[in-house]
Amino acid sequence: MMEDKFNAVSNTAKLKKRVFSGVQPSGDVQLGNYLGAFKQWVQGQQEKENFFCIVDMHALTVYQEPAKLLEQTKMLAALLFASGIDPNRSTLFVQSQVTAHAEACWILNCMTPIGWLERMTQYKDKSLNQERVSVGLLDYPVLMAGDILLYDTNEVPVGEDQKQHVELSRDIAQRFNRIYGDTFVIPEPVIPEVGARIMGLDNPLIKMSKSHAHIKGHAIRLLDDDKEIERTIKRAVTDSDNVIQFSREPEKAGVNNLLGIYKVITGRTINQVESDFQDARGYGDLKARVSEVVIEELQPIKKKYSEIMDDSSELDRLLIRGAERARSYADPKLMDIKERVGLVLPGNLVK
Ligand code: ATP
Ligand code: LTN
Repeated sequence: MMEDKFNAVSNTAKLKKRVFSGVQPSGDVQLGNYLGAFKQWVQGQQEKENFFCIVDMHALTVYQEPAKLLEQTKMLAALLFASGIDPNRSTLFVQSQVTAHAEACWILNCMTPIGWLERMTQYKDKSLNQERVSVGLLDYPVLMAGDILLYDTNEVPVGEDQKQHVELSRDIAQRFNRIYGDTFVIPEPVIPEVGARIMGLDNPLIKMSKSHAHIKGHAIRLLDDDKEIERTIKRAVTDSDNVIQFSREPEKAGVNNLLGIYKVITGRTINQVESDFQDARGYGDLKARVSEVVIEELQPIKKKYSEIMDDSSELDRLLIRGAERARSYADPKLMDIKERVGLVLPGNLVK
């Protein structure tokens, strides 16, 4: 049985469940990111041990303008803190600052069948109609598995679209454990009951997404001003039958989405939400009330965000500290992985 001598930090008295999740600095943060991911992360902070990662290397899987990528990375960090990530309770860091992630990815690549990656629906969607598809886009879930497995993660809180990737991380971990002995904790995806899939306001049949957030009418961006939020919701696609009820019917997807947004923000039950709108006069009223709760929810975040950006040196300090903390977990774990597969470690070569 191999000693877990490198893993002293990550395995000491792990009393709290460990949480890991990530977000790409790939565009303007949109309401779906906040309701499907950030809000959950913030709520779980007290009782869990948390790692939140700005996955800039994942963002590189599709072309990003260099100066913009850097700017978006800092803006995203500020937005996460502004949304309530507490640097004293959670470790927030930038993926490329912890080189163990790239190294773990390589080792895991070597035991992941290509067929597992070709089956991923996000890969199929993102590579569709592309003239050239990078190896990175296909390999994206293996880098994600490395992110998760380096921290002995128990829970991965993500929106519905990432469930398949977390399941793949489990498969990779199980395969590694079978070949090299018990190394990885098998992570569980944690998907919120509501808010897991906020749909585009311009097309409620596709998911709201950061990389489409620049398209007029598609998304509420977290930093949109109040008027813009109101305008976007006013233009949201609905239907013509004027019935304000939750429904799975595709033609009711627009109304369902607006009610879903209202429900996650207010924390009310399905029945309560429907009764809130009993006296509504049509979709105009529905949209006005949804705008109201969205604006109210985002106002304090925008205020905090601009305070943070006023003194961005503090933000830099927090990111440096986050990366140091992350390394103190990831580096020993990587040593363990390397030893198990037979790579040379510093102690193997005698001077
Ligand atoms: P991109 O368009 O670049 O793929 P994205 O908006 O899909 O970006 P990610 O950075 O991939 O966002 O995801 C960050 C987190 O937000 C993930 O947990 C993801 O599941 C969640 N998320 C993204 N979009 C939505 C959505 N529309 N509804 C709920 N959760 C979402
Ligand atoms: N692929 C994810 C981002 C991501 C992630 C992770 C999420 C990268 N590494 C580890 C959870 C755990 C996405 O696009 N949302």
